[in-house]
Amino acid sequence: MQNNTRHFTAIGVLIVIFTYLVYLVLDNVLKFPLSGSTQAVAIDGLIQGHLWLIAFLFSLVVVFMVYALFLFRRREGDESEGQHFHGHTGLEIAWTVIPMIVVIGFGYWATLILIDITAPQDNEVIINARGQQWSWQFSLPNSDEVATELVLPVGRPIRMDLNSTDVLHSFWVPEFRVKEDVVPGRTTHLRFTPTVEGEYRLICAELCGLNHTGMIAKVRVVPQEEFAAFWNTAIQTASSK
Ligand SMILES: [Cu+2]
Repeated sequence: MQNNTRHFTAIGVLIVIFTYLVYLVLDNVLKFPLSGSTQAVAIDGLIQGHLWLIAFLFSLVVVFMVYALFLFRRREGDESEGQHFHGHTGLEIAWTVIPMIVVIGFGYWATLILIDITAPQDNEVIINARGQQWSWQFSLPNSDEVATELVLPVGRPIRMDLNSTDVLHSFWVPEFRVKEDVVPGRTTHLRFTPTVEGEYRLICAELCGLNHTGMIAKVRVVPQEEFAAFWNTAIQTASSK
């Protein structure tokens, strides 16, 4: 028993160290683009949580396996049989219940984030986007002006109203992390609050035909006055309409 405690302590320490190392590798290999919206911060937090869990589970299995392979290998001249085991109820309950709690916990966390990032805001700025094979067009509600680049006011909650004139497309700006299908015959919505001024790319993320990969539009996140000047209008919001 004394010996078992020593083995489990050693394994526990190794798992902690290995978890940290695996996390560092994952975090460096899976480099994300800039986090450019308030939604991106919440989503990245959730992904970091998953990376820690993945690193821990991988370490748990690999450390036990490699430890056993080295320390309990057959020694020269040892012909004895290994110990026989016939199930272990406590262990089986533990490895059923604990993963279930973890899965439910992560599901709950993800649901809270989803509710939060899709919640309507009273002062959101509405912008229409129309997808068609193979380009994007943008306009403001109650305006006939159309733009081929998407200009967004920094720090304001945006609601994109998405339409398609032909087939399925998908609205995706990787730096904002959020994505929504653009469906013919129906208006879909996508909410985000851009936080970092700069240039980004709107990419169609739904295979939509021959030039799908070229269905890209320039996105510019600019100061609020520049947004108003671009559209030659004061900023309209859902509540001011
Ligand atoms: Cu496409």
